[in-house]
Order: sequence, then C-alpha cells, then structure tokens
Amino acid sequence: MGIQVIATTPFKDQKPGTSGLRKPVPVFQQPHYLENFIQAIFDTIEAPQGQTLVLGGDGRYFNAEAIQVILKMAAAKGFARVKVGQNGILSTPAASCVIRKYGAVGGIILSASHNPAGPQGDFGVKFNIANGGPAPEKVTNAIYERSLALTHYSIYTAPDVNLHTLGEFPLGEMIVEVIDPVADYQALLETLFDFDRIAEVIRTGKLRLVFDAMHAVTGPYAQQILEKCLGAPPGTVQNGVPLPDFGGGHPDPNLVYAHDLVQQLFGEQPPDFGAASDGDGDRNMILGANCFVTPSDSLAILAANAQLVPGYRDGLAGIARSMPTSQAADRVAAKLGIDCYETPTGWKFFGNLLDAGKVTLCGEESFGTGSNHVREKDGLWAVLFWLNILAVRQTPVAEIVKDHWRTYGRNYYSRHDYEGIEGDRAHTLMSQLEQKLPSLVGQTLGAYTVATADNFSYSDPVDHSVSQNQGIRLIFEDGSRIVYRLSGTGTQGATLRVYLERFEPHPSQQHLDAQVALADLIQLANDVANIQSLTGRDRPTVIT
Ligand code: VG1
Ligand code: CO
Repeated sequence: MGIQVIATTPFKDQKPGTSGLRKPVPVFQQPHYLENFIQAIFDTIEAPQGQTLVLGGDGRYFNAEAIQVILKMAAAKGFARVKVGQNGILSTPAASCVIRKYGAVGGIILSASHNPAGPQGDFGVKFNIANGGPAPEKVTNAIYERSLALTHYSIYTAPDVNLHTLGEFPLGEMIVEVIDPVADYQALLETLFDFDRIAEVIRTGKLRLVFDAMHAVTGPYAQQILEKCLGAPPGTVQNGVPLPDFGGGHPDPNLVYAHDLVQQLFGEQPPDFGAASDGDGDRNMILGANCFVTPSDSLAILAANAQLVPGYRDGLAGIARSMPTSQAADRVAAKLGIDCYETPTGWKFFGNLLDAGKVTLCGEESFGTGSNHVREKDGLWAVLFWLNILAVRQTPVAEIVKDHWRTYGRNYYSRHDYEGIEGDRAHTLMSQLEQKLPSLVGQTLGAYTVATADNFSYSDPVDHSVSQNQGIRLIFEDGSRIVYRLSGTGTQGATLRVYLERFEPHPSQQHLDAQVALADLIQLANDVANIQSLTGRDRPTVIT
C-alpha cells in the first residue's frame, strides 16, 4: 500500500478528437497507455488536491478495469473525493449533472459513445471541466502536450474498490463515494418537465411509447424514469440491460442502426412515440407513428414549443447549433427575436455560450440536443421534452412536424457518411476540394449559384479563441448548402461526412422524401468533390 511512481514513455497518439480520446480496446490495454493519458489529464488540472472528481462510464468492455486504475491514480494525485457511479456507470449527461451539482473540479467519462464495444471494439476517455462540459480545445491541447512529455505516472497500490455498494469508502487519504447513477439526474429532470401531466397521458393510454436503450447506458435511466416514475408499462424500455459489448450492436440511434425500433414505428399499429439513445446516453432519435423527426428539425421544434414546458416557460436566451446542422432553428430564433449561434461540430463549443447565458438550447444534426440544464447533449432530456410537448398538445408527432414546416418552411436535410475510407484518399479529397474553393465562387452549378465557398472558421464570441478548418462549406445564393468534413471520432481509417440542405417554403412541396428533394444537390456534392473516383465508393455507408 502506498503511492508508487512508475517510469513511462510517451505515446504519440493521445490527441483527443471531437469528443475525447477514442481507440480500439487493444490500444488502451497496452501497458501504461491508459495510465499515461489519465496522468496527462490530472497534470493539467490546477490544484487538484482537496478537490472532488466525478467518474463513470457507459459500461462497455474495459470500463470496470479502467475505473479501478483511475481511482488509484486519483488517490495518488491527492483528490479528496471521487464520486463514482455504482458499478462504474454514469451516462454522459448524468456525469455533467453531478459535476455541476457538487462543485467537482471535473469528471472523467469512459465511453466511445456510439462506437461498437467489446474486446475488439472501441474504448474512450472524455474529460469534462468544472462547468460540467467537455474540455475546450485549449484544455485538450494542453492534455496532448503533457502526454508527449510524460516520464512517469503515480498510482496508489491497494486492492480494488467494491463499486457494487452505495456509500463512502477510503482509498488512502481519498474517499471513494459510490453514488446512485440515476438519482441526481432524475431530480434535475423533474425540475424541468411536467412529470404529472406526462404520467397522466401515459396512464390513460393517450400516449403509447417505446424506448430503445440499445443495450447501452440509458437502460437503467429509462427504466427508472419512464417506467417506474412516469408509469409507462413494463417493456416500454427495450434492450434495457447494459451489456459490455452492447449485445454486439452499434448503439447509434439513427434509421440504420436502430432498425428494430424504426420497424415498430413504421409497422402495424405503431405506438405514438418512439425514441432511442446511444452508448453513453447523450444522443436521441425521435420517431412518431410513421414519422421520423430529423435532429435539426427536432431542435427547431423544441425551440418553437419551449413555452409549453415548465423549465423553459420564461423564454429562451438564444439557440446554438453546429455549423453542419440545418438552419431550421435559425428560422425559429428569428421569429422569437433571439440570437442563433453557429459553432463547429462537437459539444465543447457550446460551453462558453451556455456559461455566458447567451443560449438556452443547443443542437447538432448528429442526434444531439441539450440545454443549459447541463453542459452536455442529453438523450433522455430530449425524450422528456418531446413527451411534455405531446402531453400538452395531444397532437400526433407527424402533425406537429408538418405544422412546423407550414409555419417556418421546411429545411430538407440529409447527411451522407462514407465510413472507413483510406486516410490518404480522404485527405486528398479534402485538400483538392479546398484548392478549388476560390474558383467556385460565383459559378452556377446546375440550378445553384455559389455565393460562398470556404473552410469554416469559428471565433468564440466569449473568449475570442479561433478554431480553423472546421468543415468546407458551399453556400448557394438561395441558402442551400453542401458541407464536407472528416469525422473526428472514428478509429478505423477516415470517415467523410457530406451534409446537404435545401429550403422549401411552399407547403405543397414539403412532403417529399429528403433523398428525392435533395437529389440534385447530392449529385452536385459528388461531382464537385469527385467523391466516387477519390474514395472508390459508389454510395455512402450510412445515410441519415
Ligand atoms: C460526431 C458528431 C458530432 C458529435 C460527436 C460526439 O463527431 O458528428 O456532432 O458531437 O460525434 O458525439 P464527428 O467528428 O465524428 O463528426 V458522441 O455521442 O460521441 O458523444
Ligand atoms: Co454519445
């Protein structure tokens, strides 16, 4: 027993991506790999001594082992207390909630989100700062710099801590507090939504719902909140038992990977409402009977209906969306007379806007929606927001969506992903495209004239930090857009994402399938970037 100082050498690849450090499990299992990264995180925390740290993960393979290592390293670093979810479980939004509620100096969330899990799957480590949000770029850059300079790490030697039992346990000088992973989070949601009203429409059978937890972290949260607290019938939560390999599935809530749920909502006698979340509980997919709500539309609809929900009744300070997210929310903001901010992809860019009180709701096209209640996107929060709206309006989801389009116009939207392409090819495609940009401005391509062609650069209005190269944009004179960027969360080769958007004001033209409505833009996107010849792919891997 006692603190051991272990000699180590740096790994050169510990640069966090869009959302933490993600690597295949065998990479994390290399001797010292996890320890180095954790030491790099701890070394960037100013004065950790005497502070509280929050710790938990999505329960995927290697979660349990990693938690024990991190607890022992925290004890060596001098933290006073670690609040750890029972059995090592905490969803990403729940971790954000706990950090904020108890004034922790930060938190570590073990997850690779929607990436598949298991011995050959992915593992990940995310670090959140004291506001409960993902570490901003200046912190992730500092962690990376530190990782390149490490010569040793410190760890307390002791037997593993039992994380099955709630309560406080000493680990050296430090207290390990095993907490209920759901309780604080549920209490927060109860302050925002009208639980009684939602429970009433569920009890009377006016609202029949299903929730697919995809064998990932939201199972226990959804069972507690939807079934036990709101009284939805047992079985409402499907695939509710978190498994270390997520049952072999891909817990990414979209039309491709949440196929079973989609079939129920588009099948015989569909329920009124269906939703799914991802590996770590921060994403949401919203479905109605025979209806899929695109995440960009969902953000806009939540904003337009916020006055129906107790936590947002007093109005919204502003809205923020990531750049590739459709401009549907901008239209609602304009009508409400509030600001709409456009940030790079990744939740870390919303933190400053939320902390400064400039925005209340945030969203991304990648099935992420959230608010100032925490500093992460939040899957079950979005589900409850929708349930609250449905309980008040008592209108089918499909009608609410159509009604929204009639009022604001429809932003036809789709994302085409080309997954696992060779890194060199992907970088060639992006650099060739970038070289073309100046010559594209003013050109007419089919029915579209290019107004702006650039690589998106963001200047944070709060701390004035600048983030460059955040995605190539072709913006046409009628407001239609094509955006290209490379994913920062994948672990196999490169993933090219192509985002397509076109605005349709006329109600008589708002009923088309998005792929049909966007067909000419899709063709244009392929032609301009030579996607087929440069990637060797004749179609995307995933269309959402
Ligand atoms: C993707 C999404 C992005 C999201 C990020 C993390 O990033 O596009 O919108 O914030 O995943 O989501 P990328 O770089 O692969 O496009 V999650 O649910 O990891 O926690
Ligand atoms: Co996630």
